[in-house]
Amino acid sequence: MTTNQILQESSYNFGHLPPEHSRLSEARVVVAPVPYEATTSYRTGTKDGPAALLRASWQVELYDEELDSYPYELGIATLEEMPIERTSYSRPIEQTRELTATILDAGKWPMIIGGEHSLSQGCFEAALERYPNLSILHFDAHGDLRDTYEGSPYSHACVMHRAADAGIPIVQVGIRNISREEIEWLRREKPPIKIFWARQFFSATPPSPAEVIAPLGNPVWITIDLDAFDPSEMPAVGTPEPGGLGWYQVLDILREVFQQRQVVGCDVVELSPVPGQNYSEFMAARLVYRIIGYYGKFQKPTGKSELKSAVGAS
Ligand SMILES: [Mn+2]
Repeated sequence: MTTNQILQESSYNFGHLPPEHSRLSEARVVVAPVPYEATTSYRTGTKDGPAALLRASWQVELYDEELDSYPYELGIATLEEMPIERTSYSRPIEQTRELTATILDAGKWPMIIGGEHSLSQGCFEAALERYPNLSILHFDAHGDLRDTYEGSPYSHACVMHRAADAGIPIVQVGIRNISREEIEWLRREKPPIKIFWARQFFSATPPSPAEVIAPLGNPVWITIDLDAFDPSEMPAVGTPEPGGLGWYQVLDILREVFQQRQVVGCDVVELSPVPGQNYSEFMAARLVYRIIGYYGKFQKPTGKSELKSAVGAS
């Protein structure tokens, strides 16, 4: 696909923003919905996550009370849903790599919304090609460190193993359910992965945000599986796990990484809407908007401004 085919603006944009704040040619942030679902192993529905999140974003107030700012003034463009090509398990990951690469090369900041976690591999690959010193900050209830799952190396349960294979240092936050295979692999191979277990944050001496960020190199990609949050706050995920992190605990870590590192992009995955219960998608939309706010407040623009010629005025 060409750049112009990939960068198709959606009229149904994040935040219900007027054209002057959502036009691709001027926006610093690009929200890219990837409704991919193939290997989800428990409750299905992540393919409906991006549309639900975008719908909920229309209810989000555009003033950010924590940052005392108006993050939408950065310009937030929203793309059409990525058309998933189901020719193989690896093809949608390749498509997501192409999508993320195109956004990065246009000088924009990618916010990829899923969809199941396996798509994040495409994000990591695109970022790593451009930033060889990339680290990953990974929020999740699960390690996602299996080598293969149900016969596939491209499963959501393997996505962080693939990142480790690529030599990317990883900090995992909120983990509380992990397999014997993963633990034995960690002990045997000693990959550059630092785990902050969910229960540590509820101990007498919880890790500080600075301690969580410390093992990360620079720059950083952030991947957020929404099941890192406690299911009492975020029930609409495919595999809910007890004992998760709270809203403010996650925000404290996110704020710290945006203050201490260059963050080159983010994906938010595994929203699996529950009909009649719209709280989760609203929280996911608030999270996305807060992250965009942190980006705007704490990060410098990439400096690339050839985007108008790259993507065409619209
Ligand atoms: Mn998970």
